Amino acid sequence: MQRMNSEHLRDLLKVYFIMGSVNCRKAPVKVLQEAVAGGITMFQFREKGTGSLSDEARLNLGRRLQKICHANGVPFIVNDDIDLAIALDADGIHVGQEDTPALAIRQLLGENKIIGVSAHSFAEAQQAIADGADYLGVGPIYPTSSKEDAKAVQGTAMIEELRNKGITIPLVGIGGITLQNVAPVLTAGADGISVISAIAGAEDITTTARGFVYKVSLSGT
Ligand code: TZP
Ligand code: MG
Repeated sequence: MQRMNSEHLRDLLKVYFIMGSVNCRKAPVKVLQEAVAGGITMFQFREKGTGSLSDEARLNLGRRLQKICHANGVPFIVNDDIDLAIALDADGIHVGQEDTPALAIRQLLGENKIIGVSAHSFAEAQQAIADGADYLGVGPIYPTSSKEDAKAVQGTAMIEELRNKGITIPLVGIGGITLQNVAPVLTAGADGISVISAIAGAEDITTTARGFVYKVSLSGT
């Protein structure tokens, strides 16, 4: 099997919704169904933080969310946990700098899985690419309360720096992104945006997700 084509991946990354049970104000299955109805283009199961599910409960929720993704042609990505990604045969995995390097993951999962890596500097981006990452997550762009150990807020400067220094692989901005502040992230050079709370915590999830789809379409990427 082959690595996913970068241009296809750029499209899939446009509205990349991330969540786990702790991010949801109602049943996660319902939250994901409503987000999918609004047109999210990719989903990451990030079951993490105080009060998150473990073991069988984690696996079972993952299975249910994956089913919704597959029924709607939305790629299902697992955060950090390689064992869970393998158990579910997820479409890919997203890892941070403290997790297993992309090189080792690629060897374990094979060529056809999507591997995303969080990068906070040019050096980290270069290393991730050398290790075989398919896309980069860059942030936090704005202040966020969804990540307990979030690094310093960088605005859109790091995205601009990476693009100016010749990083061309698919890239998403993450951290504190809302319908009101999404445009500069795209102007800076991101192919799409990753969002937890603006969608998971929205009063009207479907309309909010649809709003992101519309805003990203305006950027013409
Ligand atoms: N990585 C950097 S910021 C962040 C992650 C996982 C949290 C993003 O959540 P929100 O609610 O969209 O700010
Ligand atoms: Mg991690």
